[in-house]
Amino acid sequence: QFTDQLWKLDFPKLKNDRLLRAASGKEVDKVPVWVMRQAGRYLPEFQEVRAKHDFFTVCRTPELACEVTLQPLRRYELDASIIFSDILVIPQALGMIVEMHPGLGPVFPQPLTSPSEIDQLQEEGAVARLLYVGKAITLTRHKIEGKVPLIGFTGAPFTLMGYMIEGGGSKTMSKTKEWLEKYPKDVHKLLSLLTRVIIDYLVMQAESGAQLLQVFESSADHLTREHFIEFSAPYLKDIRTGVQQKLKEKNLEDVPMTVFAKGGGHSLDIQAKLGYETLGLDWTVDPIEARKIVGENITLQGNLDPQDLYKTPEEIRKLTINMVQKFGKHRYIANLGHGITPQTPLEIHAMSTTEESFKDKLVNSL
Ligand code: 1CP
Repeated sequence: QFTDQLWKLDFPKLKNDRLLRAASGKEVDKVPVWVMRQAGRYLPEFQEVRAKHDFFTVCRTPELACEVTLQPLRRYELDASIIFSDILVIPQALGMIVEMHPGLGPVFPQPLTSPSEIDQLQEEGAVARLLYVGKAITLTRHKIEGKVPLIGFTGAPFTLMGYMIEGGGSKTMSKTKEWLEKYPKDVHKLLSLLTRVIIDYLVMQAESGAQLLQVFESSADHLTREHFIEFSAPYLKDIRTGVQQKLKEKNLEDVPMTVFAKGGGHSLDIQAKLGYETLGLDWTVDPIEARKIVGENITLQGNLDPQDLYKTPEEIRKLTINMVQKFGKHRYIANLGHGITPQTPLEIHAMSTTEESFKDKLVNSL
């Protein structure tokens, strides 16, 4: 039933298109709000699911991924949902083993140790092995009943390569940086391979019902501007144009896309020219400065420091109002500057998203 074309086409009508309007530069009644990592560890109902199921089992089981995607929407009046998955499902689909260790994060028992291992990656059939993500997206588009749009996502090539070489998260990314110095040709070969898979993966997500696609370049903070220009930007651009072209070839409508390069404040001018409708900003970037650099024809998303959610409600209100005033109502999506952290108090999150008076205050203060 999942793969049935009709099942994919006959989605409930979208009732709240605020976020999609903002992404395409249309006027909005209120500033749209969503939160990076909104489906996840700070929610007790997510922890309950995780107590029973392994992380990647949740990703691979459409009913579970759908349930976890819908959880934050039951608590908070967010303007979007993001499909529950992880960026590391791509290295898995290429044949690498990835384990999720509670408290530690992702672990690759056998990371790439030499460029010769690039040829062992199984590019063929990779997207077919990721069809479970498409199935989760299709199911969620039905279950969400058009309440808000559903965002699909991927990791960007450089960020994925970093995990594949480091074998997990890394504070220094020293091995990856060594590869950039020693084996630039092989690095470009691997980044190109990842780019091809990512394009087809995102097209599959759009075909399955994703209404916006976000590309996470979460490790851009490790790149200098020069390295960003060489190892990230060209691939991000190919991904945007590749998705657009392939959707056109399939007679499908283009889907708006967001690029979020964490720590990418060094190259906002370059990011603004990659063809994405929306640019995500982390909290180190000043909204007014960012707008000056990127111009008027792109939507900005961000950028409250997730740590600010540990402050008092009064302080958070002040910081949020200040942020929204700086960004303005046009071409803006309110969000954090990175993922919400696991210990964030639930009621703080509720305040910023469900309290109508707070939202109205935001709008009135513009
Ligand atoms: O056991 C658990 O439940 C693990 C916690 C967890 C969760 C809830 C991980 C491990 N991944 C996720 C889900 C996830 N990951 C989502 C869907 C949830 C949502 O956004 O609502 C998304 C979009 C991601 C994307 C992701 N995974 C990124 C890019 C975004 C970012 O935060 O920069 C990255 C870098 C990852 C890798 C990853 N997966 C998990 C962890 C703890 C990490 C980061 C590890 C590190 O610090 O290097």
